[in-house]
Amino acid sequence: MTKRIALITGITGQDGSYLAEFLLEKDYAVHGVVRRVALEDPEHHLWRLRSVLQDLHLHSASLESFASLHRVIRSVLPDECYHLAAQSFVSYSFEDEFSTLNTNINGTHYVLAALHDLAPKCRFYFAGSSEMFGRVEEVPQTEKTRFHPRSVYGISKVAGFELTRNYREAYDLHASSGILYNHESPRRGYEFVTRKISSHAARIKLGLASKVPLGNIEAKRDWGHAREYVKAMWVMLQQPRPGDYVVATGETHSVREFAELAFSHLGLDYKDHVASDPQLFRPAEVDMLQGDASLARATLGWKPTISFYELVREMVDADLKIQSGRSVIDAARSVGFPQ
Ligand code: G4F
Repeated sequence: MTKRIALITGITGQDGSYLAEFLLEKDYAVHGVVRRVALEDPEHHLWRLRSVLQDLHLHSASLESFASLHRVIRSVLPDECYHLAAQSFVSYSFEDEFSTLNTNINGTHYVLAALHDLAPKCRFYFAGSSEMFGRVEEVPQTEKTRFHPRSVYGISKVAGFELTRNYREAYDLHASSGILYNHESPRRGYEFVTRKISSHAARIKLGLASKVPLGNIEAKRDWGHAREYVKAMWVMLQQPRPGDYVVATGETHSVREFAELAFSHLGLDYKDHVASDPQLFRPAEVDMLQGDASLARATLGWKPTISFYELVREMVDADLKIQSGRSVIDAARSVGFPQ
């Protein structure tokens, strides 16, 4: 039997790497879109894919170039396409609104248009986000809750979501959106608050740092584990009909609670180490997110199993291991962690 072909944009990121592993286990031929720089400097850009690199087919293209995405899709002709690539750091979207909109909206539009042209039977997944709910109009949020984004990033995701719906309705593309709430893991980038806390807590425990500067620690998020969330993406594309699904744990916790648990797991008190930095507060904040994934549970049979505490513990343990294994020179070099 011929293998099913999957194409993942954003394969080098946290979700892309877990999804690639999952699809390889399911015996897919897995192709990924990467930036040219990733192929030139694999050690730096492809570390999350290290264990499966030899089984992947990587193609260089840019989300800013329709021609490059069209070329990749023409050569791969995927059965399933997971569009995960984006400028995904909300804070950065306040600093560079224009490039966030260009990359996230045009990138999604280019992929949809190329699939419509070259592979209209391909099933498409769009990585929507709970940031689309922004200043939430109800708690918990469902697929029916109105969007009220609070950042250009959130606005770009609403546009991508609407593009996906429109290609579904106008051209009968099997196009689905996951409205994913925050999902974390030891593969999370250091710029996101969970990884920032887990890595700093580990460094503080080892005497390599003393403080972690944070912004709004009262913000609440519905945090799940990325490894579980990529399975929901796949199940969506196995449905006879496309749709939109909230993917969340249904629990909400503050950044303060995350810090409290992370530090206490190492026998430390977060109050001794968290420093408030006014520059890290956002011009417009999403104060609280809590998702209701009943539809995903009922239709897709998807439900999360990893608890908040298990997630925090796994991240802190992984960072402790990484930081303990560092040479003195590495440790000194990494003093300037991204904030
Ligand atoms: O970890 P964060 O940067 O994630 P955020 O903004 O919620 O976005 C993440 O989840 C979205 C899904 O809801 C994705 F669409 C998006 O791509 C990304 O994956 O910040 C979480 C909270 C915010 O309220 C922020 O203000 O933590 C607060 N925070 C407090 N101090 C901080 C910091 N966030 C960061 N990154 N760094 C801080 O020092």
